[in-house]
Amino acid sequence: MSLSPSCRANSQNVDFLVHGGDLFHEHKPSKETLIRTEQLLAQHVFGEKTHSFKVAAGRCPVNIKDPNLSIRLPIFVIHGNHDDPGGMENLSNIDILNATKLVNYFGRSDSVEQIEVSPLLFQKGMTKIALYGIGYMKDSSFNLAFEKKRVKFLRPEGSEWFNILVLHQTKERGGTVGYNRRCFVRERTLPDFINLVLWGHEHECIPSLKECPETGSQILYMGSTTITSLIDSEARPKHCFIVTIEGRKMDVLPVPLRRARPFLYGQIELSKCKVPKDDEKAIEVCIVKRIDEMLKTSHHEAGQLPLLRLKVEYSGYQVVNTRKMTTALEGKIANHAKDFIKFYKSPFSSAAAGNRKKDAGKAQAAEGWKEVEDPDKLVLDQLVCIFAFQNAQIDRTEVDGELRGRATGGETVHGRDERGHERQCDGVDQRGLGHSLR
Ligand SMILES: [Mn+2]
Repeated sequence: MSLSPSCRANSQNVDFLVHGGDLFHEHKPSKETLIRTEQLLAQHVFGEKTHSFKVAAGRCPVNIKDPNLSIRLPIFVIHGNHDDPGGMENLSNIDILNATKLVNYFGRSDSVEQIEVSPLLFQKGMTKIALYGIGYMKDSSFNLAFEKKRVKFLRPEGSEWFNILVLHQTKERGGTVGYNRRCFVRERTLPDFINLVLWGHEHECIPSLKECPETGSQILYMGSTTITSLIDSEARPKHCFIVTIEGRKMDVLPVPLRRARPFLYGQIELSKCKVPKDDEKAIEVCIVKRIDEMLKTSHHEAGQLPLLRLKVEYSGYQVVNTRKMTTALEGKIANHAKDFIKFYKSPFSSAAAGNRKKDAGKAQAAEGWKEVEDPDKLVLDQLVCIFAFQNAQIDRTEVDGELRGRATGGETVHGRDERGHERQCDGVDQRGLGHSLR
């Protein structure tokens, strides 16, 4: 995890910090990671400060209201898919930080059948903010809950509130043919009374607001603060954001994170490198040359090695032995020398295009293959088919339930529906600022 945003938050004297989930990358972080996290948070969270805003959070404990503590930087955090609650007790790693008053954990729902989203209410002078949080759930469950109108947003009285929603879901990407439409969340799914959406989970940082044309909400894709996947979108500059709200007016300032480790990402297509297909030595020279070029572009500080990933499109070629390159890169890059290179075959490469044309005719003739009209239907039918194998007496309701449980991995589905939780925020009295919720 990176705590540079908390450092920046204090230096900019912000009122509070909002984290969009995945504070931890591992469901079971080591003791050392937990202790270091607590030590780092404690440096920034505790300290003398007179806050000039009021907060109402119902029965949810908020560290800033604890009379025994002096909180300089209140942090409000939802869980992501890497630190969501699970296990017999349905607890998250963030619960540990919440119990030690280092953060304020919110946005947890104990049921995906009926989700009640209760806001934290902030007031400073005439400015009033309602902060809603929805911690990560399977994208299919999220969509289903909205489709079936099982999500209820409790809203404070009055139209003067500036409404912010922080969530942690997969955003819709254009051209995802073959995916079930429930495997990502469309911006227009979210309610239109939300003024600002802080969208977690997406790795790419987009340092400007995006307006959803259907709802009119402004959306901020903050991106990850550290590189956790060696993918293209992680190579772009990392930022945290200072959001200033005055009445209904909002200003968003992207702040570059200078301490983020540099990440060098590159691609080559062997068929375009003009090297003979059977000359392994020439292929290796071509790859090494590209890696050297990438390393030359790195402007990292002394002692901070860059991460490096080169994707090699090798349609029509053999995978070359990378042992020598691995040895040569030791001490030059931060990631494990084994994962610096990734060989892949693109269906759109020039070499693959010829083969595809040839194979398509053969396959269609042999299989009586037809074009898929509706990819959604294909995925669902395939899943129904698999489950039907497991249980001959299956009906649609059970399939939906299974889909919700199995959509995207993780160890998160254990009993969240059945078990209540001590700190549940459902149905709490939110009238701390003199406003009742409707
Ligand atoms: Mn995530």
